[in-house]
Amino acid sequence: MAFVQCRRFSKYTPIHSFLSLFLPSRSTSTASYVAAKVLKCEYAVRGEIVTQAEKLQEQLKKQPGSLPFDEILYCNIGNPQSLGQHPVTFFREVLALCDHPYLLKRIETRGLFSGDSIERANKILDQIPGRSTGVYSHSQGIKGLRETIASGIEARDGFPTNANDLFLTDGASPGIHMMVQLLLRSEQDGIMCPIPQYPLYSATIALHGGTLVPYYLDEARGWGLEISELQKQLDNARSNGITVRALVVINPGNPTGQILAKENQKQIVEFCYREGLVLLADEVYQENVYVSDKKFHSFKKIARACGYGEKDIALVSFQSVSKGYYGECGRRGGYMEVTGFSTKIREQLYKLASANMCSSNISGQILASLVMNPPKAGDESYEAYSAEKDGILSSLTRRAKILEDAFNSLEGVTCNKAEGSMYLFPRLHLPNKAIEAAALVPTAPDAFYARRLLEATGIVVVPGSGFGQAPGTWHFRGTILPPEDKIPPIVERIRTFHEKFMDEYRD
Ligand code: DCS
Repeated sequence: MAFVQCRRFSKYTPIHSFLSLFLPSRSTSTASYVAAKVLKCEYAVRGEIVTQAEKLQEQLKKQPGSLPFDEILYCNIGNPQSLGQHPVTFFREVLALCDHPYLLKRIETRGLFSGDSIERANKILDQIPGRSTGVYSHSQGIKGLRETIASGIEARDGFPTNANDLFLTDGASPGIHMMVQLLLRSEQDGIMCPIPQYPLYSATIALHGGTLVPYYLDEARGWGLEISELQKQLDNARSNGITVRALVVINPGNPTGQILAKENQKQIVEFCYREGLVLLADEVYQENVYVSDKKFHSFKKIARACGYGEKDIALVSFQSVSKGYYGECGRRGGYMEVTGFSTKIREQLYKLASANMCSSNISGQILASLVMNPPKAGDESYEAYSAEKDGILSSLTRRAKILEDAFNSLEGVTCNKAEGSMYLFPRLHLPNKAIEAAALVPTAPDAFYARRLLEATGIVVVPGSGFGQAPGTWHFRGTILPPEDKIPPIVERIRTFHEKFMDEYRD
C-alpha cells in the first residue's frame, strides 16, 4: 500500500485516505459529482438490456441449464467478428507483416504469405518513420497512407481527393466527436439528425452541449428522407432560436437500413447549399449494400457531379474499418474527409486533432488504407480476396432477407427491407394490454418487449426508443450478423416467443 505524510493524520496515512481530502465523499450523489452533460448522454446500443444479458450469461456459466436457452446471442451491435465473421486474409497478412517486420526478412515468409501482401507491407513500412507501427504519426495520419486512401476515394468517385483533407481516426466515432465539438458553440446551436438515428449523434450532441434537431424518416416510404420534412424541422428550430449548423445523413441507414436514391441525395446537397448547413455524411456502411436496384453513392461524388465545389458546400464524410465486409471493429480505423472549410477553421480542426498526439493507432491507419485500396484484378491475392468479400456480402444479403421475411410474417409486426447496413428495424404494433403492462414497470413498451425476448430466448436486441422513433410507434433493432446456420433457429425462437407474448397480452 502507498503511504504519504500528512499533518491531519497520524504520521503515515494510506494514500487513499489522503486523496479523500480532495475528493468528494462516497455519499455524494451522482448528480452533484458528474458533469450534467455526461449524465444527459445515453448510448442505447450498450444499454440496460445488454447489462441484463451479461448477467444472464454469467448465470449460464455458473448454472448451465438454469435458463430456457443455452447461449446469449448478441444482436445488439454491429460487431461482425464477435459472431464468427472471418477477417479478410489479405488485410490481416499485411497487418501482421507490418507489426512484425522481422518476418519480411525470413525466407519461410514467402511460403506463408502472398507475394502482394509482402510487397504492400514493405511499401507501407517505407512510408512510416522508423518502419515501425509503434510510432506517433502526423496528427492527421501518415501522409503516404492518406495518399493511398485519397487515390481509393478518387477511384470510387471519379473526382479528385486531396490527402490533406483526410483525418485518419480510431474508427469513425472520434471524427464525429471532433466535428460535433467544433460546430457546437452553445445550447442554441443545433445539429439536424435523422430519427431514428444512431445514438452516437445524440450522445455527442449532449456531451458537447448543443441541441439535437430531429427530422423524421418516413417509415411508410421505406424510411424515406423527405426534403419537406427537413425544411419543416429546420424552420421550426430556427423559429425557436436555434442556429442550425449541420445536417447528419446516415447512408446506408442505421438503424433503418435504407439506401438513398441518387435523386434524393442531390436534393439533400441542394438543401444544405441553400440553407448554409455543413453536411455530415456518415458513410460507414458504404460496402454493405444488399439490393441490385440501388447503389451506394458518396455525397462528395453527388455534390461534385451537381457542380457544387469546395466553395459552395462544407462536407465531411466518415468512413470506418468497423463495417463493410471487413468488420474490423476492434482495430479502430477510419477517416473523415473534410472539404469546404476555410483555412482558419481547418487550423482549428487540426489543433483538435493534434491534442490527441497521434491521429489514430497505426495499425488502424494501415487497415483504413487497405480497405480503401484492396487487391486489384491481376494481383496475386485478388481471387482469394474477391471470394472472401463476395462470400461475406452474399451471405449477409441472404440473412437480411430471411430475417425481414420472418419479421413480416409475425402478427402485428411490419419490417422494411434492409437494403444496406447491418440491421433490421421492425415495427411492433403492440396490444394495449402490453403497453399497459410496460407502464406498470415502468418502461417503454419496446424495452418491455426486448426484455421479455431476452429472458425467453437469450436474443439481445435494442429497443427502438434508444434510437428515437415517431411518437406512439415502437420498434426494435436487431443485427443481421449471426452466422447463417443460426438464422433459422433464431427465427424459430423469436416466432415462438412472439406468439406467446401476443397471446398473453391480446386485447
Ligand atoms: N456511424 C454509424 C452509422 C455507426 O453505425 C457506427 C457504429 C459508427 C459511426 C461508429 O463506428 P466506429 O467508431 O467503430 O467506426 N455502429 C454501432 C452500432 O450501431 N452497432 O455497433 C456499433
